[in-house]
Amino acid sequence: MGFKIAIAGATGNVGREMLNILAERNFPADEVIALASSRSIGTEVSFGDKTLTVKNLETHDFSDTDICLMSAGASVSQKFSPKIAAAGCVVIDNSSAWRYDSEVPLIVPEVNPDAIEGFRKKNIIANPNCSTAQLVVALKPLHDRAKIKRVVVSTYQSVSGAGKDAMDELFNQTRAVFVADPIESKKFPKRIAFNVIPHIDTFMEDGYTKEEWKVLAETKKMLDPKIKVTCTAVRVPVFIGHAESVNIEFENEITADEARDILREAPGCLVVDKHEPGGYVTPYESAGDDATFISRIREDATVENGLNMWVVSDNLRKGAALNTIQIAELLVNRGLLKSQAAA
Ligand code: 11C
Repeated sequence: MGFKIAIAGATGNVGREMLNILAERNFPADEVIALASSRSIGTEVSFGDKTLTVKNLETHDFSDTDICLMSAGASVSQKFSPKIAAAGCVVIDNSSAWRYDSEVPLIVPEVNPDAIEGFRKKNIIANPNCSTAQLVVALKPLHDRAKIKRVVVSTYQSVSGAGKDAMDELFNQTRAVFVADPIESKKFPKRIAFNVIPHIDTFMEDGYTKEEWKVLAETKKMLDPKIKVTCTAVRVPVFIGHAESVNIEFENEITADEARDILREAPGCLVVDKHEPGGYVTPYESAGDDATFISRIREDATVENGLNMWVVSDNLRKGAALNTIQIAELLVNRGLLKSQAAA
C-alpha cells in the first residue's frame, strides 16, 4: 500500500521539481495531488508521464493525505501547516516558517537523520535553506573527522532561489542589455544582469541579511551548536546552482588529501578536484544533478588546521525539492509513516 502525497505550491520552481523528483525516484505514492493558492487552480503540471490539474490548497481535505510537501512560502506555511498537521498529515516544509522552532526537526538526511524521530510534537518537519543544505552535506564528514571550530562562507547564489519571476528578470535584463532597451528591476534591488548583488532576503539590525543569518542558525541546529559560522550571501547572474567558497578551521589536524578522501566516500558528496583548467564544478554543470560537488580543496596556511573548498549544488534539488523528498523517504524507511486511508 502506497501513500497519498500532496504538493502545496505545485506551480512554483521548487514544487515542479518536487513532482519531477517524486516521479524519478519512484516514491511509493498511490496518489499525488498538486495544490496551490486560488489564483493557480486549474493550471496543469507534469508528474512523470501524467498531467495533474492543480487544486485549491485552501479547501483540500487532508484527513486521508499522508504527507504534504509544502513549498508555498513562509506566510502560507504558517497559516496552513498547523491545520494540515492537525488533520494527521505530516508536513515537510521548505520555507523558513518552522526551521528555528525547537519542536520541529530540521533535517538533511546525510547529516542528522536521527533528529527526525521528534517530528510528532508538531507533525511538521523543516527543510533547510538551499545554501545551508549543500554546506552541511560537505561539512558533516569533515566535522566527524577533525571537529570544526569555525566556518567562513561566501555564497554565489543563482536567481532561481528567488523564484520564477527572478529568473525572468535576469533573462529580460540580459536581453535588454543586448538590444539597448531600458533595464527594469522589480525583483532585485539593483540590476542583476552582468552584475552581482551582496544582498539576499531582508536586512537585520546587526547589518547581516536574513539569508546570512539562516546559514549560521541552521548549521548550528543540524550539525553542532558550538561551531562558529559567518557568512556573506551574494546573488549572481546564474539561473540554477548555488556556489560557495568555504573556509574551515578545525580543532584537529587534517590535510587537503585526507579531506578529499573523506569527501569521496561521504553520502551525497561528489569530489571533482583536478588541479587543471576545468578540473572543478561550476553551478551551470550542477543543474539537474542531485550531488553536492566539492572542488578546489586546499590547505589554508594562514591558520592552524585550516582548509578552503568550493561547494556547488543545484539549489532547486539538494537545496530544496530533493532534500524534502529524501526526508519523506526517511519517514517511510524508518516505518514512521502510517497510511491515513488504511487506518
Ligand atoms: C535564495 N536561499 O537563494 C534563498 C531561497 O529560506 O527557503 C530559499 C529561501 C528559504 O534566494
